Amino acid sequence: MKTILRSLLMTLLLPFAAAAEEPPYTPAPENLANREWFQDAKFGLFVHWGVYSVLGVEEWVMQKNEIDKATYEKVASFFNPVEFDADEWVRMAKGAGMQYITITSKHHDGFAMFDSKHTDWDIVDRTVYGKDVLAQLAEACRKHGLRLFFYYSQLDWYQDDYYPRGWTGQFSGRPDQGDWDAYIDFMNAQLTELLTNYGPVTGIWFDGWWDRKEANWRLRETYDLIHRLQPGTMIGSNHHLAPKPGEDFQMFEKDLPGHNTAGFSGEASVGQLPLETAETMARFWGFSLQDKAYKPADELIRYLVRAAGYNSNFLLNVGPMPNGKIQPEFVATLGAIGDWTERHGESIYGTRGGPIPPQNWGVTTHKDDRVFVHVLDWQQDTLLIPNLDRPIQRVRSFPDGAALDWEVTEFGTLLRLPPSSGGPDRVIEVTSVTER
Ligand code: FHN
Repeated sequence: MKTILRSLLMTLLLPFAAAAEEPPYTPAPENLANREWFQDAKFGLFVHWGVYSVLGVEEWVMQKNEIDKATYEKVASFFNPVEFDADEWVRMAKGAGMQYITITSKHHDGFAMFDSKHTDWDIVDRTVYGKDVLAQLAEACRKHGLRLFFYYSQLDWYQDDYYPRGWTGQFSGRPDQGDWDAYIDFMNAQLTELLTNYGPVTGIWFDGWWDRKEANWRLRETYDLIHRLQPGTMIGSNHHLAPKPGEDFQMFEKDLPGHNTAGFSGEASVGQLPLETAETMARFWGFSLQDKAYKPADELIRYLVRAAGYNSNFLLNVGPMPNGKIQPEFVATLGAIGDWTERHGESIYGTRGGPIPPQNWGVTTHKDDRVFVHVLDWQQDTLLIPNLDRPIQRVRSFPDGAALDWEVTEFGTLLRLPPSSGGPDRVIEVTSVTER
């Protein structure tokens, strides 16, 4: 009887004891520096690429089409991206005004897009192509000065040791047994490869924790491992909750921070960490042949600007085709966004959201002694904004520099707006008297 009571108490109290003992996480100086860089960078390319692209449905095809593991393995033998050109991807991203690339090193189907020594379910061992695409992308990023992040799925529909299973992966045909801790060890081993073999990795973008919310993921062990290997690496996890100890940035899926129109952010209170909003250019993340829900460039530019107004980055996704090319619709849209960032980028890069919180007419961003008023949804030729906390020296339309009238009243500051050019964002630059 005593032993039953003791073991019951242990199982009940253990999680609390473990949590209670966790030492506080103190980010290293290089991590804090990367957080500043990240918030200045504002705009990144998300890449969902894997063997699922061969089927041209979406990245969840193994689950949605209930494809068992043995059958799905054949798909890898069809994956041969001979037209993949990492340099071309990086130049496309840079041309759009993006400062970093976050690519899926492993998605839920467990397939490693890199040369992993811990499984043969990877691009080197299982495809005709046989080359490590992450290595090529890392080199191209270094060459063109873009930073690299790796998306890594904690959820895995392939590994037998991902057991007990979660609410997905039930069609994979794996044996009804496995060793969960061995799976965590496997993950840590692969993360060690990613943080050892590809040079500086600015961030890890975890996803899939939500498949087994009650499981002991040994998160802190994994986070500490990453920070030991590269202290500057920023960890973020798309668990749709408030940040956990050891994390360095917080992402929101298909929503601005604090919003929940897409249904992923119900429990996600906005924390104090750098923020990022991830969005698709059409409907799906992975390549989808029939997916024509293309978002216009202007809509995506306004999303980028709104995110900056919410003090958040914007991570815009492409799902490359199985031949390694980015589909022309996405290339064209990224080109159009690049035309805007080329001329207006100054009003978002290096800024922080505010000082005026997001409004129905738009948002503001600021840096040094300048506030950028981004008029996104307002057709009038004047706009009343709350008074700023420093005297205004000059108001101009940005980037053409045409001087604009303004009047400070007790109700707010009335700005004379330039005529709308029909563009996605009328940017007003308000320069305050520099405090000496
Ligand atoms: O299931 C994934 C999905 O495939 C995709 O990776 C997105 C990206 O944010 N995250 C998950 C859905 O929440």
